[in-house]
Amino acid sequence: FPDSAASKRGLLIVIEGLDRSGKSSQCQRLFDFFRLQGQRIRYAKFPDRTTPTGKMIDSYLTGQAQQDDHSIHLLFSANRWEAINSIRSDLIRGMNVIVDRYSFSGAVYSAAKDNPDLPLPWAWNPEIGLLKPDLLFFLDISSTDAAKRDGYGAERYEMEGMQTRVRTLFKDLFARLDITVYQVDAGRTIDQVAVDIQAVVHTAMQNPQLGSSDLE
Ligand code: T5A
Ligand code: NA
Repeated sequence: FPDSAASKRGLLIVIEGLDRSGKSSQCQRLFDFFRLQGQRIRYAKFPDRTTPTGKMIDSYLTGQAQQDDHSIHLLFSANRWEAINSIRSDLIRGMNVIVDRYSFSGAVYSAAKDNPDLPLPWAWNPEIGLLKPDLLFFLDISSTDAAKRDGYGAERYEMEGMQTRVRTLFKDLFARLDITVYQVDAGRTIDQVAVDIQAVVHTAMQNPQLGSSDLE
């Protein structure tokens, strides 16, 4: 029996950006936006620090453990692969999914280490075949402004030089990929940023064409 509520695939919405660019705050706003409209919505975050791979990643990010650059890179990717079937089945059931960081962070943070054996194309490879977002937002903020926000500097990659390379690499990666990126000026207030994101999402909700391809 066709279930009309389940016949429309959910939207896969990814929010990317630098550390402290406001991704989690915006994911929360967007989550509330869907709920207010009576739409089903799931929030997923990478790295998901609760799983066995996520616990290893957390130890690395907080400086409790060391990892080879390639090894930690592949753990971040595995942390997405282990979640992807569950996300796919939710989308098929008509649930919308908001993802806080995804493959784009995965590729650029590793490439920003400037390890000559881990260039951007190598770093992108393990992401190929994961679900392609229907909507991809990039919260753009200068590394100097991000560094002024609460909690900055606590984890491994939160240094200004690293963040500046990450910002450049995000732009390089987006230019190489066949994907639309909604760049949002994240240096404004939480409300101003949320309004811009909601406008794009609102339009996408009316578009039945979206959904179902993989990253290339
Ligand atoms: N990483 C991640 C990899 O290397 N490979 C990978 O594959 C992946 C997925 C941890 C690190 O892992 C790296 C990238 C990271 O270095 P994380 O757990 O997502 O990744 O940690 P962070 O990015 O550091 O997440 P944060 O939670 O710190 O930053 P958010 O989510 O961007 O920011 P948010 O919303 O929590 O806000 C931070 C602070 O700023 C305020 C908030 O209230 C909060 O205090 N704020 C604003 N203030 C003023 N104006 C605004 N518009 C504001 N928006 C938020
Ligand atoms: Na966050």
